Amino acid sequence: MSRLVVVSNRVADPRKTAAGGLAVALGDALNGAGGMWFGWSGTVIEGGAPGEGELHVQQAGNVKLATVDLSAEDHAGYYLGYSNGVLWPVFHYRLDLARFDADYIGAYRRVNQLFARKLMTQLLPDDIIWVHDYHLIPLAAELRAMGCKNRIGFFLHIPLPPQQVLAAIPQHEWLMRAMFAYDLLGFQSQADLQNFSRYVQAEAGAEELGNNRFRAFNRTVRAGAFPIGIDVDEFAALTHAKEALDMYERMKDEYSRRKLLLGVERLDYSKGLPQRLRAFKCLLERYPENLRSATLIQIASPSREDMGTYTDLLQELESLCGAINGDFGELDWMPVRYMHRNVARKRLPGLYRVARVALVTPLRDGMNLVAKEFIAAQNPADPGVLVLSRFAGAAEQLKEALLVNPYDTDGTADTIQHALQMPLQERQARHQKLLKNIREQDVHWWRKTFLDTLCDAASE
Ligand code: GDG
Repeated sequence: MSRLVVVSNRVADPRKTAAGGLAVALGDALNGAGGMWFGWSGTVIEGGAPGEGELHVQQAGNVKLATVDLSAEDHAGYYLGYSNGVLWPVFHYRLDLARFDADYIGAYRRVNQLFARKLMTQLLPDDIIWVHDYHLIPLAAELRAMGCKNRIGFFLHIPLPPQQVLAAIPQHEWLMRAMFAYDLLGFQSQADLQNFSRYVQAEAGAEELGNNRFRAFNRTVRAGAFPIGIDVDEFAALTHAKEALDMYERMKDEYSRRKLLLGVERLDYSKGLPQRLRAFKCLLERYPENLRSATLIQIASPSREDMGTYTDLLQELESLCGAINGDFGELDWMPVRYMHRNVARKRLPGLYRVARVALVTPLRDGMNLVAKEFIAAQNPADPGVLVLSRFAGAAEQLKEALLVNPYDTDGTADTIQHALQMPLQERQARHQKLLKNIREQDVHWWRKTFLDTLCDAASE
């Protein structure tokens, strides 16, 4: 049987509990059959030579971890610069936040070449290579240039924007040409797939060969939508384990007289946090019965603290929370409980389960796994309600959530009120359908469907 080689910017020991999201999904994919996980070691070498980095190889159970150090110059240009200063904002439709610094692209290319060089020394002829996310778009092109003939698939965890937005990136043609070095391109949603299809036909004169296969630059690539899921059973088990139960009981006692609303995410401008707080304020103004009652717990776990845009967001959030609590709070009730800290993964399900309403309202999101985790953690007999942004990839699947436009403050406030008032029977019916959906398309389904399609695509 072929070995699976996963390549992603960050690598985590699959034997340890990961913080969530990508790390959990990939750890799970590898833990089953074994394989190799390749990426950045997380170490930055001050004064290190650009384009160079030591390779470290260690065995973690049945998974080989191969990681490369980065020089400070490469880290600044590849990770902070091109990946998170250009690709992240543009792919989330935020041209206003992109910093098109001409120096970044050199570092981005250099690190992809460095990874390709180091990875080549570790590959076996029959390995299946699965590359993840925007940091590594040109990796397959670099590998192919070094003679790699393996099957290579790519999965984009974040959205792919429409043609006109993508075309604002000065190197957009180069990036898209690089995508054709893969055998399979996986996107989160049909909307992303359509954006890809329109872009390559309009900008690269690609021919659509049917069955989502595209021909351009003398290569054929297959594309598809593979919405990422969670491990529902693992999450349900976490929900019934001690840490989550303790959390649930404690919060239930403390908030027995209150209606609890919950938001959990990394502090990121894609997540729509200021808009959510404004909608919550609007809820208190428009529906005063929520005063002294509705409490929003907002967890914003620290993320990319070394980037300026994130500092601005932090300040905006702190000021909004302070203003809402100052204007509406009472001695015995504060409307917003805001935490700029990480909550342990084992405790999260208890928090999800105690919430009457989850607010998952990103301005744009590849998928959003918090929405799925919230559903998995509910008590089916008395489930909470999911308020979900129509701009999250998850909205294509989770149709029984209450969908909102996060830019519409009044509309979002009205929908939150609807969620708070929803009768038990309707909550149960919606939850049942949502749970069925996340079970059918869980993380195992995602991995298997992607890898089966990759093997098909490569043999075509
Ligand atoms: C990218 C795409 C796509 C959050 N706060 C805490 C915490 N989390 C965990 C959640 C969840 C994960 O982080 C977040 O996953 P998301 O999917 O919501 O978002 P991104 O991190 O932006 O991930 C996204 C994803 O890739 C997968 O393809 O869905 O669209 O942007 O698991 O639970 N975990 C802990 N403490 C926290 O405070 N332990």
